[in-house]
Amino acid sequence: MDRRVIVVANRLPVKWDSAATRWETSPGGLVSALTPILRASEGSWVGWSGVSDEEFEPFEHEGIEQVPIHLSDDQYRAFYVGFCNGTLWPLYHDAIRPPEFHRHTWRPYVEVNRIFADRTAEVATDDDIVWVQDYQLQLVPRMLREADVGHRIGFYLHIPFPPVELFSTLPWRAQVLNGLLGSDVIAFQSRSSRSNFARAARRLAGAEGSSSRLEYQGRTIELQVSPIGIDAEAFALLGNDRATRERAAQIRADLGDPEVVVLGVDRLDYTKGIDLRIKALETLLERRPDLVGKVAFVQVAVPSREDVEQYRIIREDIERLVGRVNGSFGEVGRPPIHYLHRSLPIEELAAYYRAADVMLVTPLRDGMNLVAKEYVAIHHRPPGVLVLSEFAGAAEQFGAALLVNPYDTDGLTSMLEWATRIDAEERSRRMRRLWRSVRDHDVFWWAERCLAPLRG
Ligand code: GDG
Repeated sequence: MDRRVIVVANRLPVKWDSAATRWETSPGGLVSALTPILRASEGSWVGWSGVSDEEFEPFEHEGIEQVPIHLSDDQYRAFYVGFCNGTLWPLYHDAIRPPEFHRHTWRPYVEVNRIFADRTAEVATDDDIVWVQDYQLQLVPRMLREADVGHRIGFYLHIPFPPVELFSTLPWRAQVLNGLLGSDVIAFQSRSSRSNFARAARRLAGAEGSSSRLEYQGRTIELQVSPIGIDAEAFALLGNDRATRERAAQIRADLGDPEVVVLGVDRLDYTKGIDLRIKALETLLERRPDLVGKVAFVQVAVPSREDVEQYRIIREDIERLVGRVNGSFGEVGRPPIHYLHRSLPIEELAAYYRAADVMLVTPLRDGMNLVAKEYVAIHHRPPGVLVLSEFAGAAEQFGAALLVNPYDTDGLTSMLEWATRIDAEERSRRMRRLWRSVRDHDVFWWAERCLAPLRG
């Protein structure tokens, strides 16, 4: 019998539909990978309910026990909007925006981590594996260890761990390291994140050892590199679906049947480099006026964290840029950039992937970037072209992509230009390698890889 797995994450994998008064599954790779594991082990998922004015009792959804955490509005704002999104998110993404350090948001971060740990301690037994997810809950492993909870404690960081020179600016760096080092296994998306963490733990917390194994306070902590994947087969099937292909053809027709369709899909986040890719497109059209009307660029920007000032600023910047480029190069009914500020249903998103000859993924820093993997799954046959930032975790696995430094506008422009005319043989050679990597390292592979050392 497998040990029970208790996942502890900021959000539950279900969403409360207040009109229908029922819980709906939130779609996504993490949920589909963990559902069978949790179901088979009769496991539980501990997470914030997403609703602040109602308290929910634990309930079962699709065979999994859901343990809702209740947070007040003020608590959630200070913890999530304040410390998670105002401090940790920018700091861990190379301080692309200045992180804010405030005692009045740190305290709620500790408080909310404590609420998660206490609730987990109530549901977990000594035999269970407790698997804590992401930067919102870095103090939970230590709190669980002190409460003597669980058989083994794992932690997975979905975003990058920054270089020690940056991390050391965090006034509460010792507490965060000590929190994480309460785990038995800490897993990262990339080798660079793992070595950054090991260095920080040695230099700032007095841990000893290598990048894969640390000794700390008389215990051994394993550090793992486990790049997250997607449900590759499911995406490939969806991409080949007749409805998807027909919709993709319709999208191309609606765009005026351009020679080349270029696509970007991101949460509207300053880490994703949306502005830099638009500047590269602008430079391309300046240099190659013959491409005007032949290349259509679609940017899907999913609204995100609109209660954070920096996100409002980046949205305005991007929208101004889109207006500038369309004003300079567009004709009536034929803008070079088609900008959608909304979230699309997954079937529609798949049709956009399928319609795109070139996918532009240009984050300034990204833990992994699943969009790049989804595009490969959907567009490996016939082969599309993936232009990918060196600073996405995915770049460590995707040597066959067209790798770029997004800060280098000239380099990005040249790569984009090449992507529009790359020959068929090279395109399929590169895509074959990318698809192999996505298929062999899917989200089920990832979940098993993370959980295996926790079972032992
Ligand atoms: C964090 C890390 C890491 C996007 N637009 C629509 C839509 N999406 C879906 C994509 C994809 C997901 O959102 C975005 O995932 P990413 O990995 O690209 O980025 P983050 O949201 O920043 O995720 C990241 C990830 O965690 C997992 O560990 O890879 O580095 O930052 O799955 O498909 N989905 C739908 N409509 C949209 O319009 N349905």
